[in-house]
Amino acid sequence: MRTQVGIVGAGPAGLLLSHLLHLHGISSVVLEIRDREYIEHRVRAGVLEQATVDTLREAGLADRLDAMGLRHEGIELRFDGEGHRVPMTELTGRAITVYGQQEIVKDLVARRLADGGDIRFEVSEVRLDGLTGSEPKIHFRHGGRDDELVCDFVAGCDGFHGVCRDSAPDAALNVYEREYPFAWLGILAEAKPAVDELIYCLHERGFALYSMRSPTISRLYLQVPVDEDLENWPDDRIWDELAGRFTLTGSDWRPTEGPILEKGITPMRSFVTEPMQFARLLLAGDAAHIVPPTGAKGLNLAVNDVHLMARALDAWFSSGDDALLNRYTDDALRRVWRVQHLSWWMTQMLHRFPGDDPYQHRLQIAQLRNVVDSRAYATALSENYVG
Ligand code: FAS
Ligand code: PHB
Repeated sequence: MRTQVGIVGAGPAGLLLSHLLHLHGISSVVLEIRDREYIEHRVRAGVLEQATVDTLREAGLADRLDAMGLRHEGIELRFDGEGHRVPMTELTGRAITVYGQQEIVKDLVARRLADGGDIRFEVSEVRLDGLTGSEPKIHFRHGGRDDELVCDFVAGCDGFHGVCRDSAPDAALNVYEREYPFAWLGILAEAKPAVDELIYCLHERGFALYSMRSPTISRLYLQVPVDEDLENWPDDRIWDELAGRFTLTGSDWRPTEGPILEKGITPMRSFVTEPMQFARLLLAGDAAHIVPPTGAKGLNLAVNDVHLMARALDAWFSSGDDALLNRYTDDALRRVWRVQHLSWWMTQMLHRFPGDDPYQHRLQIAQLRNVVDSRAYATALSENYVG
């Protein structure tokens, strides 16, 4: 098999890259270890920056997004029993859109297949070869057969636990990382959201987040210890703890409860690989970097990476110009590090760290109060959050 770009991973990064390359007339094959059903129902991110919506719309992928996406012009910061709205659109002129990552994956798979795209599901034993030559190869098994894909470039879009990043020599890549001493317990519930906009909450027992997917589906998160066992969290305990953390002084307001459709625990880490490329291997999305989900940036960063990568590959294939390819890492990392900082800053402001003393908690409350009282601080948060 031969193609111009071999793409490993059919997440948002790999699928969007395949579509953007197609729009430039560049061929690709996407190799994915999971089946289509799994990737189209894996519940993950939910908040899209304006730039992500613009990219999807320009690529002709926004029909369902425009019909189902929820445009939000602000978020609430809740602490010390008080809620404070941050009017992001009033401060920046931009908004966010709430639209589940699995919906984006469905839209991308449907469009790639409708356009004759080549996506191989349920592959295994993926191995990269010849990255320093002009015809790198991807070896894999599919349908019970060993196979080989010869390409001009390999796009590593296989997420944090994929094989592409580790296919580069250790000496070629530098890793910068930080692990957090807590995790998020997330639920998807069949419950009408009790709020119109997202609530980021710091309570003395920890962080909580009220999000949603539609007028009838809520998405909520609780900070839990890093090694927490989901077995310790029956549904009733989850709802009670959420109600406790979202408590508003003088109000009996609480989240709307409903059947929990899915629950899971996600560890928190910050991670960056530099450079995001090695010879004919280009990395994008979680294969190259991870942010704690507090800033709702993981998916949005992946979109920015592949937007840059598609532009660079188009320049190379159309005119042999490799300037953008050589700059891919620098161009991508500017945004990666800005988002790393925002995600770290929101995480340290909104979570209780083990061993934190009361002074630290008061410092966090002061920082949050500063953000909601100061137009300058609120604007800085909004500019970074809406992207
Ligand atoms: P992805 O991980 O989405 O996709 C990689 C794909 O590669 C997967 O389909 C995987 O099956 C496949 N793959 C892996 N190894 C392979 C191999 N060897 N061969 C072939 N295919 C392979 N971000 C937010 O902004 N908000 C959130 O709330 C949020 N929640 C998250 C919850 C969880 C549990 C996780 C893991 C991540 C979450 N993220 C969140 C981050 C997430 O949304 C990512 O940023 C986003 O999926 C990045 O997309 P990709 O880079 O395409 O990676
Ligand atoms: C979500 O809706 O899944 C979501 C929203 C905001 C975040 C993280 C996750 O910061």
